[in-house]
Parts: sequence; C-alpha cells; structure tokens
Amino acid sequence: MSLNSEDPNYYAHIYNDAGGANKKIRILDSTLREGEQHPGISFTVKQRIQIAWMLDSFGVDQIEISPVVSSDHAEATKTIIRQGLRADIVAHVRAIKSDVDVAISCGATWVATYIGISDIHLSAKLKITREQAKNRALEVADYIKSHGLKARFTMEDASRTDPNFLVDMCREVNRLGIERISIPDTVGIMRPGGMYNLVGMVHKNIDLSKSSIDVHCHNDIGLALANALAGCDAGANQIHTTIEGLGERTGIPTLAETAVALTLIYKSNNDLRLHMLKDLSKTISQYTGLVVPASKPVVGDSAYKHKAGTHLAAILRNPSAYEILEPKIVGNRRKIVFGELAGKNGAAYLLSMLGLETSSREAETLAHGLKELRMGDVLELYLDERLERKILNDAAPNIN
Ligand code: HCA
Ligand code: CU
Repeated sequence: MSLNSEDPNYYAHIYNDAGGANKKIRILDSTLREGEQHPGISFTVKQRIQIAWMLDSFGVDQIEISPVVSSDHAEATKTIIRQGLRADIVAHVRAIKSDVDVAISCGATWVATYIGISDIHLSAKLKITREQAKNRALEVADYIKSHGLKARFTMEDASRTDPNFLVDMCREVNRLGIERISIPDTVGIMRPGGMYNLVGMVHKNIDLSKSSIDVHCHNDIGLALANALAGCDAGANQIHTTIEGLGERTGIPTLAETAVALTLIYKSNNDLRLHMLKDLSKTISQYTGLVVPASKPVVGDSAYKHKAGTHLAAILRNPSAYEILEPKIVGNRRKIVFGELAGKNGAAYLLSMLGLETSSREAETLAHGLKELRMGDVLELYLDERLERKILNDAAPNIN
C-alpha cells in the first residue's frame, strides 16, 4: 500500500503506521448468534436467512449461528448452509458431543465450540475442575475432528484465566489441528495493551501452521473494537462483530466500525461492499425495533452532518476538512445543518440554494437572522450531489 501525500489523511496514516504490509484481518459476523443474545432480540427464520445473504454479499469471511437454541434455529442453520454462500457458516455449540451432533445434523462443515476455563466459570457455572474441563474440551475437539469438520475452539473468559492453564489448553487444541482458537474477553475487562499481551502470549505458544487466532471482545467499557484491533496487532487475524454491536449486555464491536477501521486505517486487504453498511443497519432496526442512535459512528444519521459555522465554511469548500471518508462509501449521506451556528458561509450557501443573491452583506444579514430566531437548528439539507457542489463552488469563493 503506497500512501499519497495529496490525501488529506496522509499524516494520520503515517502516525497510524498504515503504510506497511497489507495484513488481512478477517471478519466473523455473529449477529445470528451473539446478536440474538441481546435482550429483546429474536429473528424469524426468514430474517436469519436474509441477514445471512446480506452479510455474505457484504463480504464477511464467516457467519456464525447457533443451531442448538431451538428447532427454528436448527432450521435456519440448515437452510443457510444449503445456500452455498461464499462465507463459511460456523455452527456455534457448547463443548458437548450432543451439541456437535446437532451441528452435524444441520450439515455444518464448520463448528465452533466453547468452554469456560477461568476459575470463576469452572466453579460457578460448570462445577468441574480444570482437569475435568481439559478432558471434556479435548474429547469434544477430538470428536469434531474425527468427523472431518473444520473447527474453532473458544477459551471462554480467557482474559480472566490463569495464563499457565490458558496456554496449556491452547497448545492442546492446537496439537489436535483445530483450525482456529478464539481468545475472548468475555466480560469486557481488558484494555488494548492487555489484549495485546494476552493474544501475544497465545500467539507465541502455538504452531501457527495449524491454528489461527480469533478475537471476540465485549464492550462493557466501550473498548471492544480497540481491544480486538490490539489483539490483531499481536497476531490474531479474525475479529468477531455483530450488526450494531448487538450481543450479551453491551455486545461486541459493530460490523460497520470494524469494517471501516480495517479498510481505512488498518489498510487490511478485505473485499467488502462498504456501501451496504447503512442498509444493514436499517434492516436490523426494522427487524428488532431498536433505534440506532443518531450519533452512532459510520451508520448514525448524524455521522456526516456538519453544523458549526467554522465547520460549514470548510466543508462547503472541501468536505475532507471534517470527514475521514465520503459518506456514500458507507451508504450514508452528508447533511449541513442551518441554524444559529451557521455563520456567514452557511447563510451564503443557503441563499444560493434558494436562488437568491449571495453578497457578503446578504449572507451576514441572514446569519444574524438565524441567530435572532433563537430556535437552534432551523433546517438540514443534503450536501452530497455534484450539482450542489457546483452551486457551492460558484457561490463560496465570493464570501470571505
Ligand atoms: C457465549 C460466550 C462467548 C463466546 C465467544 C466465542 C464469549 O456467550 O457463549 O465463541 O468466540 O463472549 O466468550 O460469546
Ligand atoms: Cu460473547
């Protein structure tokens, strides 16, 4: 990837050290598994199938679904697997042989299995010893492999697990040829440097020709994506996401933010149709009734709105002054907000839009008028068409 010094983001890319090797960081989307663990969320079979198709067209590498929850989930899993999508369909099950059997009966070729291995999970949830957990895990891993399936093994609550036990477990499943090992921060307690250390430790203790590493980070303190990316800096190569970040409690990284971070600032070589992001988000809110906050990065309605006069002055000449990417790249739109903060430049643009004379004096009068109204924002206009830009280019230079 060669950086272009004409790009307004050039120095940011240099600080980000994003000019190096295009390491590909993959995406597993778990909207159909982790997403359905969010309170109030349950998709119909048809909705699951449509979400899978949309995720596949978007370009995620793996789509995770849990076939064991109900017969409806099993039916959705079977149908989705039969579609022959490009993405791997990963059936997520507990480390129990009968769960693996359900995955197999759905036609799964990829199975992800998990077991809590921190002391608190062993004592409060599973009521077994480390030794028993290890035996159970290896027996199930062996069972999956003996069926010729591709597999991921998740060390649930890895971030609160004794490093000796965690490394021991990772080495064992690695030895069995499990293709992927997931290192989750199940309770969202890590900071980025901590996730880097955790994943780095696993990375240097396994045979990388046999297994690659997934990171699954919860967002309890709002650090999920930062932590997942730090895990990738330490050697993981797949991040778990959900649309809108849905999941247990406060969920995991959003697909939209992850996809943009990977593409724009990590220069990861993914094949993603980013322009679908806003539609993916809309589809999920239609299905769930959840309202996407306007301030949500990438897909929120305000993600590309500009309001303060100083911002408008710059945006009207070159939107890159306050935008890291063209909103249409992610299926969103740019708007300018007119009101008491609009200032002379905003007012001049408004006048030109209305086909009125745009002298500096007129603009000042209107800007003053907007303030006098004392009603905050008065109106919003889209600013994403070439035509509008042209009007603007004609109008803006006179107003200084
Ligand atoms: C769960 C646990 C899990 C598993 C993650 C994974 C977690 O809710 O069942 O399989 O990679 O956060 O540890 O979501
Ligand atoms: Cu989780």
